[in-house]
Amino acid sequence: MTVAFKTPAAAGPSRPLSKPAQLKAALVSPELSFLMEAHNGLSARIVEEAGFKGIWASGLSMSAALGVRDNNEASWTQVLETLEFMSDATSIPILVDGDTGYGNFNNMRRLVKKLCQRSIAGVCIEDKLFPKTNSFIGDGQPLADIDEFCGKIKAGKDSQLDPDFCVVARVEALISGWGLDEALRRAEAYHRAGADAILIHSKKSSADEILAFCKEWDNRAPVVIVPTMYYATPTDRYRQHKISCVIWANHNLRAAISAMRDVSRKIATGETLVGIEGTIASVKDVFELQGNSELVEAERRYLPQPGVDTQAIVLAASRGAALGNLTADRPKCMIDVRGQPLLRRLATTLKDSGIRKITAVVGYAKDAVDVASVEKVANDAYAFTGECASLAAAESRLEGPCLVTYGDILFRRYILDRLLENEGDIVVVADALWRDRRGNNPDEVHDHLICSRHFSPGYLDEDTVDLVKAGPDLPEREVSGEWVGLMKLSATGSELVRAEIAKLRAEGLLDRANMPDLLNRLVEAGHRVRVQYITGHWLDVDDSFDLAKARNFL
Ligand code: SPV
Ligand code: MG
Repeated sequence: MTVAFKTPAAAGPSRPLSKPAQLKAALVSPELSFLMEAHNGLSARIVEEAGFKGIWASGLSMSAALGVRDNNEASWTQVLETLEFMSDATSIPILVDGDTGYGNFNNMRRLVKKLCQRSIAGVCIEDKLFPKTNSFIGDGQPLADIDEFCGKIKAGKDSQLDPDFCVVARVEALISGWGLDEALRRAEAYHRAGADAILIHSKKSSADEILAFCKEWDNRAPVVIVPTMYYATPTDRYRQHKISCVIWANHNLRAAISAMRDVSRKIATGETLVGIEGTIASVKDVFELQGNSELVEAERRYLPQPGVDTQAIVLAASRGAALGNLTADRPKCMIDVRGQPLLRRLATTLKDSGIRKITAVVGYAKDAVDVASVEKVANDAYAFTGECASLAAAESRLEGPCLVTYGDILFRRYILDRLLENEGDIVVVADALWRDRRGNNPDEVHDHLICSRHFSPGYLDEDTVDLVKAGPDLPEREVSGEWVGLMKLSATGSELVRAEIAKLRAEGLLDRANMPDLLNRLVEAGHRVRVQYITGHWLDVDDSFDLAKARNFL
């Protein structure tokens, strides 16, 4: 349809026309416009995508798509439901094939109201009797009484909730063999009753009787045609006869039937999809038509995703020798915990909090590390170096907001979400119940923390606590917690850590430094390292006892 989508500049700030106003503008425009058939939300969207400016919601096609006949076998509310999907899926006007209005004037009134509520632009009703039959079936179908049909048109116009909603009156006199005079008489009556346009229908293979009607009618009201049977007529002839609108009435339905038959038969006989893929729309195409990208956008806007801009570096280079044979061919981040490698479980928690980019620093048995969507960088000197050298291997990724985590830990997601929401530049998570963790292995090394304040009965999550010192051998009465192995860095924090790594390297200390050394240097350099207390709900996996606990943790 050739329609103006904006109000003229002189009329003030431009606003898009409503769907009914777009249809009305197309009908009254001297230019020829086109409506393309659709029968559900998907086909309606395809019509819009093809560039059409309006949709014909065909009764034949909607009923066929529902697997029933074009004889009002689908109830009007079932049709209404289909129309609602079509209207929601598109931004262009829909002219509905309303058959005979599903009853008398009263049914028509309710139909028009319900269509307006769904932003349908107009309805076309035909002067036949309920229940109707498709115009191309049989001969001489009985026509409605002219006065009764005029009353139905008036009732429709009086009920419309939108001033631009269009009622198109469809004249079936030519279809039923009553001739041109009866067609003109009816068109005139319907026009006087308030119809916005006349649809003149024919089942002949030539357009002669349609063009003869147009000549006599002389454009007293916009004319709409459906050239399904006289399809060979050049479109320019309709322009010459000042026809307002052409409806391509059922061609998406018929195209879909051919395509679906073809692919069904091929798959049924071939018992394979070989040779099929590539001849049909891709799954990605389907997602695009469904508008999935909008949902991804909306999820970003509405779902809590504290880590969406944050990337993660997972330190996973060590073997975990205490796990014996379990780590003979893989590092401990890949040992199985209830059917999934530890690293995969960790990555899932990170992703659930919105962290999309995850890099694991690997070393021991690095080829055995294979977790979907976790990138790898290697610290090949893992056997002779400490954690800082591993972090330095991922230095180029220490940029912007960043989470640094050990690769052998599991924790509840709320811990991560709270950490990501913490506004500090460098924040570490400390377990205040550190004493409970001294278990079966006296050799196990714990990264203890001395903090500016102990976790106490009066402690609130909002309270700020700073790190004073980190390390494995701190005086017990001064220890406030155990570092879990989780550190959050803001963009500034990442910069500070990069600078500290550079200093360690310059001083020749990088290879031997562990994460507590790095934390201590940051504190000594005057940077604030914040502490976020937790009370349990995490574990690390160093030996078989830990592994057993990890299984129970899930
Ligand atoms: C429809 O598309 O349902 C129509 C047009 O009413 S026709 O099938 O030609 O009658
Ligand atoms: Mg129809």
